[in-house]
Formats: sequence, structure tokens, C-alpha cells
Amino acid sequence: MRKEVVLITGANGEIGHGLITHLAHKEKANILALDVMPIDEALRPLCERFIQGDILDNMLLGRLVAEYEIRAIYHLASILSTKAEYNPETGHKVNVEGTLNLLRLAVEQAGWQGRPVKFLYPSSIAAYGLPTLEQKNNSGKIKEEDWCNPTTMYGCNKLYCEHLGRYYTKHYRQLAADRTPSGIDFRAIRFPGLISAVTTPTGGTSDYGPEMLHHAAMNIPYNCFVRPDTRLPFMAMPDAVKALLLLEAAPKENLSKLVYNVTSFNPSAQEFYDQVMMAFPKADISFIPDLSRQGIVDSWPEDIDDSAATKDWGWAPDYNQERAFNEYLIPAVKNRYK
Ligand code: AKB
Repeated sequence: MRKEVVLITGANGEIGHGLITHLAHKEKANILALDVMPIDEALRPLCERFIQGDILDNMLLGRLVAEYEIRAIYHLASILSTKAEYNPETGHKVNVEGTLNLLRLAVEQAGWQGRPVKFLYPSSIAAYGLPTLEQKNNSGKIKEEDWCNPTTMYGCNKLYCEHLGRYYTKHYRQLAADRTPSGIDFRAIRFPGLISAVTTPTGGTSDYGPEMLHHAAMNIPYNCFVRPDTRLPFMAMPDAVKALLLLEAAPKENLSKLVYNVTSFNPSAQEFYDQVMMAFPKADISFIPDLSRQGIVDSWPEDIDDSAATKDWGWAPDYNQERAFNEYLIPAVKNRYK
């Protein structure tokens, strides 16, 4: 008998930490965790199995198909926006070819099991691209269909993988004589910048928020790479995990979209700084904008409309800005670095 598992790629990353902890403790799920990096020792006992390996390794993925009954896939592995700009072709390989490999694995699994496999895909506000700062400032809350002209390799990859998910779900092998549905139940969330108290992000462009906080807590000087007036949507990590779990659990007939926005608060970098300084008054933080990274953030929306997620699957964040800082981030980072 093959064991039923939930497969999590990029398991050792930011979202992976929160997701594994929740799935193991609250849902007693058998977790098959995959990451190119070794997994955090604290997460290892929560997983049925951890494999250090690459989503580009098709031999490895083939072995997983044969060994396990994969009920759902949380495909979290990706190279984030700043890192992908330094090596766009590698970004494309990991972000797009890696996703294609996982979609192929899901098709095989669904075929074997004779039932759909859920494929949860964290997309990003990087899928948007506003042409000018003026347009960004004047566009208000952006809907899923608007301004899908990303300027980064990562954003292009995320948008394209959303389309791949739609193709596999609705049009897979549409000309084949023996056409059968792929069996993939693809569900994607466009996340804003995420802030975790437990981990620091690597290679993103919304990282100035979490970096400001973690540097202040560690008493290390920090140069914020965007202007104080820069505004972006952000979300506390427990809400990101909550969103993924809610979307996974939602009845399919309630879903009017395959890709949903979610958000919770959208401070300017100055407001972020003010929150951090209230908790760490001696922090040494300066604003030294990096024009190139600033350009990327200026192309991302300052706010997004997540009313479709609210309507279809009951989405509402638990943490507004005040709660995120006062009840989650500040106490947890103080505890972490004390
Ligand atoms: C990044 O900055 O690349 C990510 C994202 C917004 O998806 N945090």
C-alpha cells in the first residue's frame, strides 16, 4: 500500500516553515518534504520524509510518483524576483521548468489514483506590472485581470505558470483522440510581500520590510533599498498559511477563478520603519534607495483587491497592520534574538 502524503516543495523556505508546522500539528498530515537545501532540524520530525533534492531532477520525481499516493501538492519552490534578475535563465529554469515537472507528476498521480490531485501554487504581486509610478499611485486596488505586464523574470514566470495551471486544468491535450482530463485541480494565490518572524527571506524585492525588522531586532544597521514613500501590500506569515489552507479546503464549485489575490495591509516603507522604531528605538536604519530594485517595487501595485477570495472561499486576514506587529512580529522576533 502506498502511503497518502502531501508533497511540499521548497519545504525549507519561508512559507514551508509555517505550512509544515500547521499541517503536521493541526491536520496530522503525512508530509513529504522536498528542498534543495537541508531542512531545518525543527521541521524534520514533523515530516514523514524529507528529501534533499531538486525539482529539476525528473528521476527523483518519478521515484516519488511510484512510492507515494500524493493527495495534494504545495509547490512552494522558486527563485525570487531579485535573485532571478541576476540570472534570468536559471530563474526561468527553476520557476517554469520546475513547475512543469510538478504538473506532470500531478497528472501521473491523478491517473494512478483515479481522482483529482490538488495543486496549490503561490503566485505573487510580481505578476503585475504598472508602467509608471504615477499609474501605480492612481490605480487603487488592483483586480486579478488588471495590469498583468510583469517587468521581472520572476513575475513573468509566475504569470506564465498560472497560465500553465489553467491549461492543465481546462485544456490539457485538447486534440488527443484519447483525451482525458489531466486530473489536476490547480489553485493559485497571488501573495503580497510576506513577513515572517521565524525566517528571513532571500532574494526577493519586497525583502526590505522583513529585513528592516530582523536587522533591528538583531541590533545590526540596515540600509533600506527603497524610498520612504514606497508603498506595497504585505501580509503576516500566519495569514499566508491560512490563505493556502482555506483555498485548499474550498469546495471546487465555489471557485469562480483559478488565481486569487489576497492581501492584508499596505504600509509605506516610512510607516514600516515607524512600526519597527517603536519596538526597537535604538535601531540604526537608513534609507539608501537602489534605483534598480526601486524600479521593480514601483511597478508592483500599492494595493490589491481580494474581494473575489473573500466571496468565493471566505478569505479574511487575521492580522491587520497593528496586530501583525504588536501581537505576532515584534514579540516573536524579540524572543528569537534575545
Ligand atoms: C519577491 O519580492 O520576489 C517576493 C514576492 C513579492 O513574490 N517576496
